[in-house]
This record gives sequence, structure tokens and C-alpha cells, in this order.
Amino acid sequence: MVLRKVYTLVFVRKENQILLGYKKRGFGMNKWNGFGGKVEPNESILDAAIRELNEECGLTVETTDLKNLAHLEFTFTGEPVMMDCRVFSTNIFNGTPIETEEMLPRWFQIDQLPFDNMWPDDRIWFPYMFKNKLFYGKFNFNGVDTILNYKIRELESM
Ligand code: 6U4
Ligand code: NA
Ligand code: NA
Repeated sequence: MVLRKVYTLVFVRKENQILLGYKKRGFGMNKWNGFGGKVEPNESILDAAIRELNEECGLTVETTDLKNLAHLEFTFTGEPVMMDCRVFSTNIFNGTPIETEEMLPRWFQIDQLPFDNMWPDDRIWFPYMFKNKLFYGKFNFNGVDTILNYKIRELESM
């Protein structure tokens, strides 16, 4: 695995709710997920996380308020590029979520998440996020719906 592309994924929290977006186009279309995308050349990961959140649902957050909670690696059968995904969360934000070209945002109670319409790895690692753990996960997919194998472990620090 030589090729690696870095992606961001941001979760905004409010009381016992989490903001997800229904992806309207592209990779992960028709799934609920956090907000994020590719880190651009010469852009920091944090800057990309903030930019993608704003582009996809209109919210504004500060660099210092984003907590990096996970590092996830996704590989796909027959696909040479590893998705290197950096996951962040915050409960400090400005604005009201708006629908964009890419995402339809909606608040969910954390005990009523639409896991059947999310990436299948989410039901494996969301519990770590809700327990405020730092963690690393690696998921090997066949297509976009089947996890062939995975490993996940808590980290002391990111
Ligand atoms: P374009 O369409 O070029 O603007 P961009 O917004 O840069 O795309 P996108 O939306 O394709 O990138 O990024 C994929 C998003 O999906 C990232 O936030 C990472 C996330 N993601 C990918 N695989 C995932 C998986 N298995 N589980 C998960 N999130 C995943 O929870
Ligand atoms: Na995106
Ligand atoms: Na995007």
C-alpha cells in the first residue's frame, strides 16, 4: 500500500445529540456521516477539517475547539489508495446547519443513530467516540458495504 490520501471527518455535538449529514453526491452517497473531505495540497489537516465542515453545512468552528479523537484507515479490495481519515469533534460552534449541494444536515439523538444507512464501520467505532476514547482503527472493505476484517485499539494520545 503505497498511495495514501488524507481525509477529515468532523462531528459536532450538542447535549446528547450529534450532527450528521446525508450525503447527496459522490463517495458515500446516500449515507449519513460527519462532515469532511480531502485535505488539499499545502493545507493543514485542521484547516481542511474546518473548511469542509463550513462548505458542507455552513457551521464555523475554531481550530482550538476541534478535538482529534481518531485515526482511521480504510482500504478497498482492488483499490491501491488507502483512505487515511482523521476524525475530530467539538461542541463549540457558530451558526445553524444548512443544507448544501453535498449534504443535508440533521441532529440525531446519540441513542437513535441511523446505523443502517451509515458506513458499516461506524457502529463499530462510534461507541469509542461516545466514551471519549482516543483510538486507531483499520478497516478492509470489499465494496462499500462489506467489512472483510478490521482492527481497532485505544490510544494514549493522538
Ligand atoms: P469532493 O466531492 O471532491 O468535494 P470531498 O468532500 O473532498 O469530495 P469526500 O466527501 O469524498 O471528499 O470525502 C469522503 C468523506 O467520507 C470523508 O469525510 C471521510 C468519510 N469516509 C470515507 N470512508 C468512510 C468510512 N468507511 N466511514 C466513515 N467515514 C468515511 O465513517
Ligand atoms: Na465531503
Ligand atoms: Na466537500
